[in-house]
Amino acid sequence: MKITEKLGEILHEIEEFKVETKDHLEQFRTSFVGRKGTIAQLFSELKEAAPEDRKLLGQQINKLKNTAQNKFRELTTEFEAKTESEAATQLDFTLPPIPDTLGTVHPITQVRQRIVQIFERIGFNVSEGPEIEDDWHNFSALNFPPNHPARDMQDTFFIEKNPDITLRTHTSSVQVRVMETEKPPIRTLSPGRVFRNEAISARAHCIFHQVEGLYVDKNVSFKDLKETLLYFAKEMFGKETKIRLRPSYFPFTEPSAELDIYWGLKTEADKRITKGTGWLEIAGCGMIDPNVLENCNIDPETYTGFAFGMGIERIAMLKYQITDLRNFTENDVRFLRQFSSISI
Ligand code: 2U9
Repeated sequence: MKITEKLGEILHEIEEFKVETKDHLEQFRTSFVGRKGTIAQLFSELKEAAPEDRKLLGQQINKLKNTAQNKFRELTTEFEAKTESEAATQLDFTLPPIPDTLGTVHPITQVRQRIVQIFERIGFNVSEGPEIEDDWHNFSALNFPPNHPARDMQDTFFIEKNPDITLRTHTSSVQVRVMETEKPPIRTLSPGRVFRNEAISARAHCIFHQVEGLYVDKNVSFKDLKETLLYFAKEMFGKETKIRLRPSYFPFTEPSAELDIYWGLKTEADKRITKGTGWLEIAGCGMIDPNVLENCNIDPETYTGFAFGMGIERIAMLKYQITDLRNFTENDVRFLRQFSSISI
């Protein structure tokens, strides 16, 4: 067959070609546009034509090639639009929604947020500070004697070769920094991670979270401390909550006390967790020792203050009856999911 006849035939085929599926489109591409297609074949046959015809034939084949490429482009666009609209009409709007895969706020964060919210309502602000501390802010300013057991490597993580640098054992260190830089009245809360050299078990961990609070002003009394803690306990554990304060000792407060809430003795579990007393310890507290105020450049003759501290894990465990502290750090989603819709 002469090359000109072939040209006519191929043009006809191109014009008549119908594309209904993706395979048809691919067939069109390989037959006419691809490097092994009929048009590419024509180009290779061109050298066999008479030299005087070659130029004209070359132009005709080129024209045919452009026609094929244009049709391929049009068909591709048409086909894509068609499949998109088909996919849209195939959507089944009656299907149930895909389950929510959003994460949840960690229970420790939820409890921390709640504690902060309770104290913010009575004028406390939040202060933050470094987790790596020096001896002054973690111990000395807080009136820890040089031979206090907390200063021992058994209890505290020190940076090797520099006993002046520790991982803070409480967030009281943040409050020392606040008192050093701000003038009373000070009402501040410092939530954060703390570190102690303890073996991990159901009841202890080497990393846990605390909230420590501090109020310094003229005429702050033990009565203010007690009222503040009663308000907190009622907000956190319910309006009927009863509290008691038991004498205690901390180097940084004098007098010092432990804060208990009345939990009750209705069930066997109540008896177990309250050791048969009905009372549960939730925080430590006291009047800031005058030495501590002085260490932070606050005149103890003019100002007094109260302070308190609590473990966030402990509050969360009591509130949700969690018996193993390790749940908080293992990140088992079956545990975490239970806190997805809590508003405390
Ligand atoms: C300054 C002065 C005094 C904060 C206080 C406690 C008592 C306390 C513990 C509770 C359980 C920590 O998480 S826990 O182990 N805390 O008992 N904390 S008074 O006293 C301060 C803080 C800052 C400058």
